[in-house]
Amino acid sequence: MVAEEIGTTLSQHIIKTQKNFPQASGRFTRIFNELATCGKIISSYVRRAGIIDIAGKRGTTNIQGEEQAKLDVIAHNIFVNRILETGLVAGVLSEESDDIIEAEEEYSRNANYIIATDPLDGSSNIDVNVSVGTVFSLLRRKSPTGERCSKDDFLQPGSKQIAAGYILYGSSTIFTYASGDGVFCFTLDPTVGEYLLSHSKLRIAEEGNIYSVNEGNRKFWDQGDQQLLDYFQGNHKDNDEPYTGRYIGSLVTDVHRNLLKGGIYLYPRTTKNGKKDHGKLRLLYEANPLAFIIEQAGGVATDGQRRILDIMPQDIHQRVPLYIGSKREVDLAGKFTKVS
Ligand code: P6P
Repeated sequence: MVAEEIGTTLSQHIIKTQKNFPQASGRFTRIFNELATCGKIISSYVRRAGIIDIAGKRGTTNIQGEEQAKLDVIAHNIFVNRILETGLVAGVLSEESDDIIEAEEEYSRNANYIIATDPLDGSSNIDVNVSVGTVFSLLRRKSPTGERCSKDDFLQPGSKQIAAGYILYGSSTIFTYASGDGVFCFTLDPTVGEYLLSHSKLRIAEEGNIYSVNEGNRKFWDQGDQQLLDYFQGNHKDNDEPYTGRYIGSLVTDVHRNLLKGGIYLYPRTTKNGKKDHGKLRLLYEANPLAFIIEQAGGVATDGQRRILDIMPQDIHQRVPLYIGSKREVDLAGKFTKVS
């Protein structure tokens, strides 16, 4: 990072970046400022989860059939309400909601953006004080501005994203985003309430030495994935040098660490009771935004065979297998899974 960038706030950076796009109308800047505010509010809740009664499960399940943590719904409500009230976003797709949530008529007249989000990924980790994250994907709507938006607006390949990012609530709160000109990270300084630039045009190592996967699922994987794990563990004819295994069970945290240190995160498909699934992670609000960021950092993201950003979604909550990180390791995953 060059000297003059030190101390740059997220708002200053977005405004400076916007100057590079003469046609920019300031809408993008206003949306990003609201995303940043959502991150600050959610961060304040996450850091008090053990003190105020917002930890633990709320006794409901989401469309995914997953038990909802109280903070899942709090983060969902904060994100959806504040983003839609900007009047610039016509609809939000959230992991926590079956259908898309449209902006009120009064807000949607000039809204030509849509956002897909996982408001709080990895929330089951909150009760044990492990990092969690918000993931967001910004696209232009397909339908004409002023009309109601629909699920079909969201069925776009990830390559159409205008921007994508995540907010990691870890030892510090980090706002990471890409909008086509590289990856930027901003660390929240709670003493001043501002996000300050900490990484500029971040690049992921071409070759990594870390693999992140839930090895407990091994017996349910395809043969190729099992052989890939053998390779990473140094138990393969082509490799006897073990990689380092690091798995936090919080997607944003695992991907962020690999972005900084190099490596691969993988969540292969499984076959249970003779039924092959499509993986666990969701395409539109987990795989796509993270793939956009990783590619902007020089990395690769696939479903084993296809570039994540090329996949044409068929359903707004579609799941995909995910292999994401350093080019060498993800390319290797493609070779091993090809045989499956
Ligand atoms: P497992 C959290 O539920 C999540 O979506 C990701 O954050 C995480 O990487 C993955 O699932 C963990 O899944 O099956 O290993 O517990």
